[in-house]
Order: sequence, then C-alpha cells, then structure tokens
Amino acid sequence: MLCAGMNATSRHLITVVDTHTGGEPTRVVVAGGPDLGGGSLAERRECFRAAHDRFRSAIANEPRGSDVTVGALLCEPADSSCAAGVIFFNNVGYLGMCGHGTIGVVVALAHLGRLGPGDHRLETPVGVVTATLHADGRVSVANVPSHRAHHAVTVDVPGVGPVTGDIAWGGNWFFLVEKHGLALTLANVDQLTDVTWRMRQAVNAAGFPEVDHVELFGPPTLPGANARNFVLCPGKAYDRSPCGTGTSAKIACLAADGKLAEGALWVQESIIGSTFTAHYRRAADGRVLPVITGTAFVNAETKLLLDPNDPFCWGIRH
Ligand code: PYC
Repeated sequence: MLCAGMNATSRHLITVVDTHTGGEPTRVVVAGGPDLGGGSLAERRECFRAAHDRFRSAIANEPRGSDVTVGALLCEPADSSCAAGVIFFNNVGYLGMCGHGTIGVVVALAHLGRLGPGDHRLETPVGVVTATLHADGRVSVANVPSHRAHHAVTVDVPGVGPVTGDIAWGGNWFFLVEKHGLALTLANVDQLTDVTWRMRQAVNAAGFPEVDHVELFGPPTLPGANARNFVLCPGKAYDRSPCGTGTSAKIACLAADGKLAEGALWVQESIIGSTFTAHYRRAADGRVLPVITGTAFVNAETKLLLDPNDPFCWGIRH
C-alpha cells in the first residue's frame, strides 16, 4: 500500500465546502487533504488512519470543527465508473458509509459545478453507492446492502437494567432499541446521550464490539412520519439528521420482521424534526437495498489554515 507522507512544517491550506443535511453538518474536503496514494478506498482509509490521522483531527475537531462535524475527504475513485471516492470521518475516527454525508457531498459537488441532476456513483470504503440528484435539489442515496445480524439481543445496562434491541448493518453497525421508556425530545438530549453511551458499552462488552452507533425509536411528532429517532454517534455526539445508515439499518429490521413491504415508504424523523424518506428492494441474497432521500444546503465555502506554530493546529483530540 502506497502511503505518502506530507510535509506540514509550513502553513497549509485545505479547501472545504460545509453543508448540513437535516441539521447534521458535513465538511467536504475538496483540496489540500492528505495524499493517501492509490489502492482501494478501504486501503486508503487505513492509510488515512495510520499515517495522517492528525488531518482528521485538524479538520473535524475544535477549534475548526466540533464534535458534530462529519468530514468527507474526496478522493480519486479506484473504480473509474464512479464520479468520486469519499472517506467519511468524525471527531474520533472513521465511518464506513454516511447517508447524510453522501447527500452533503452531492450537494457540495453540484454547488461546485462538478455534477448535475441525474445518477452518480460514489465509491466508499464499504462499497459503491449511487446518489441521484433530483431537479428539485433532493438527493436519493441507494445505499450499500443492509441486513439485521442479531434479533432481540438483551444486555444488562448499568444504572438502566436489561435492554433489548437488534444489531443491524446499514453501512455502519447499529444497536436499535424500541423499548427504552425515554422521551425523545431535544430537552432530554443529555439523558439520551448518557443512556445510549452506556447501552453501547454494554452491547460491546457482550461480544458485539463492532457496534458503533445506538439508535432509539419513539412515536413521530410530524404528520406523515413513521417514527422519531435519537442516534448516538461514535464520538458521543448525537445525529441531528435521521441518520442515513441508521435508517438503512432500521429498514433492514422492519423488512426482517415483515413490517415494511418492498417499495413502501418509511419516513424517519430525527430528534430535531428533520426527515428522510426511505424504501427498499430485496437483493437476491435476502439483504435489503435501501434508498434514502433527503436535502442538504451549503453553509460555507472556505479554506482552513493549518499553522504549525499554532499549539492547537491539529485540533483538540479526544
Ligand atoms: O447519516 O449515515 C448517516 C450518519 C452516520 C453518522 C452520522 N450520520
């Protein structure tokens, strides 16, 4: 694996386009990111992690970013049928796929004049997704195949008691819980964060260390929505959007339970009241192929400046 180093003894500029998708930010790195060499997107993500992790922190963490920032490093795709490759990262590490982030990337590329309405293939470390930019600005993401891996897993959560949920893949790994007795309101975010963090530790300790997100469900508050969620991300921030990969995992569980037919719409509401609309078709191997639709807006187009004399040049690390 080629993994070129990068000289950062002089000031360095990184060009970014900032977007938000249903309130959740995506910082798209257009130029000035680390050189990850060639190879697959999965290999380049490992190169990013092993040799250039300080760039992740500089871009995503304070003082330039925040715990909520999801970064999206644009790369040359290994698969020439793709419009771009993208590696998603956050305040603590790297993501497999990111639904809200993909919608943000497409809107950023359209803003830059690099793509127009139609279908566009994007390569990620966990597979190729197809994003459709609609004429009205909405973006649909045909996500990676999703599936429920474990049904009704019960774990003992310290201070909470037994909690039962499903473990499912939607481009990241989720522990999905319906019965929790908590109010899914913004006013309750501190308690939701505390309890879901403990749920994540309990499910990881119970032999499911791959679970990186926890998703709680409750009744919707918006007309036409099917459910409201709260999603805890790996770095302890909560997703302001309904979470594209989390909605994909939910769709996989609904399909496995026979509660959502192929092609039927599922409207997922987030903790701040933004929505994604989803549906799926079934793959030959039984997994589901989810399509998530949402909107994103550009907030800023700017350059980040990395000054090696700045003691916090590489971000405040967790
Ligand atoms: O939309 O898939 C998503 C996502 C993952 C983490 C934050 N958002």
